[in-house]
Amino acid sequence: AAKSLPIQQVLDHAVQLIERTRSEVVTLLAIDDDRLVLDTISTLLAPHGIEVVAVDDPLCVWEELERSRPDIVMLDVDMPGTTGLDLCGVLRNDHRWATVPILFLTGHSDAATIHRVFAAGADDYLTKPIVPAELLARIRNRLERFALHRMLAETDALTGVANRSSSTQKLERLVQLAHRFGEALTLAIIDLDEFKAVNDRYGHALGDAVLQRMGDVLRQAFRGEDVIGRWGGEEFVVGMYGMTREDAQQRLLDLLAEFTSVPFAADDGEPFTVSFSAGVAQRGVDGESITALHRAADAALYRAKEAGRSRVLP
Ligand code: GH3
Ligand code: MG
Ligand code: MG
Ligand code: MG
Repeated sequence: AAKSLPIQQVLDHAVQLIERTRSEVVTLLAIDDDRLVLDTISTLLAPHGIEVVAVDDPLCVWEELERSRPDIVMLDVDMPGTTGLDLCGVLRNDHRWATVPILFLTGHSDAATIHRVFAAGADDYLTKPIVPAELLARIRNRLERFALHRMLAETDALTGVANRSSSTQKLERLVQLAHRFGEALTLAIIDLDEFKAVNDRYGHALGDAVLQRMGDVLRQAFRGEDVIGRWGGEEFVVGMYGMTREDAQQRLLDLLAEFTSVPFAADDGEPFTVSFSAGVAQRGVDGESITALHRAADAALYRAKEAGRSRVLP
């Protein structure tokens, strides 16, 4: 079968993510000085899995943002003491809220207001009176665009696994979780063997195909709470929740057998295989922080390379 384009894989992920956001409760923070508007929005959106946190005092916005961590924000233009436009500008200048979807709901529909709303950093704009179908469609649209945007920003486009920065963040959360619940956690660094020679011998495009298959195999083998990331050119990292070094070592050896059992085909049809080496480090045994675990796993990887490659060492 033809290999699907990496971008297609990323989009498939995004679709899955969007489907998940559909089934999960979404939090919308609505700021409007008109209680009636807030009640109407709450009533309209509740049956669609959107929980509305209603704020009628703009002074409480920061507190409510911190508390409710909304997926989307809805602002009114005219409010006593401030305007939604000012509020929007301030949110956009705060790195925590710079990308959250912001919709305006306003009684004004003149050109100047529309211009100012978008200039303040709004994503979309709705006029009162509320048309329920339009309200829901615009909220859904923003949530889906945002999920897609975030997915693309967090994913390595070649392999479909998390990129370095997003996998590091996810690993940090995983370490905290393991610490809190006293669970085992093992970090593995996986590096393809003699990969420079693969590129030199078979070309960069085939090298890319090898990396893509590595991404596929990792995504198949690890799921749920595990974290998979691409940290460098041909270096991957996996955080395995609830796994000891020994469990992880066995799992990676199975993966190595699987990865080396299916040959790649060179342009002239010549089959070739690629192996990998890995080092594993367990939280509590080799260190506590991601940095310490990474250092320990890297040292183990170095030993695996020295010992002749195609192996997994603690
Ligand atoms: P070792 O077994 O010691 O790991 O040897 P190696 O050749 O795998 O290691 P080295 O670090 O010398 O080479 C890594 C190579 O990976 C060099 C670089 O050209 C290649 N590489 C890095 N990123 C990519 C990529 O995105 N695509 C392709 N095709 N090659 C890449
Ligand atoms: Mg108002
Ligand atoms: Mg290598
Ligand atoms: Mg390397």
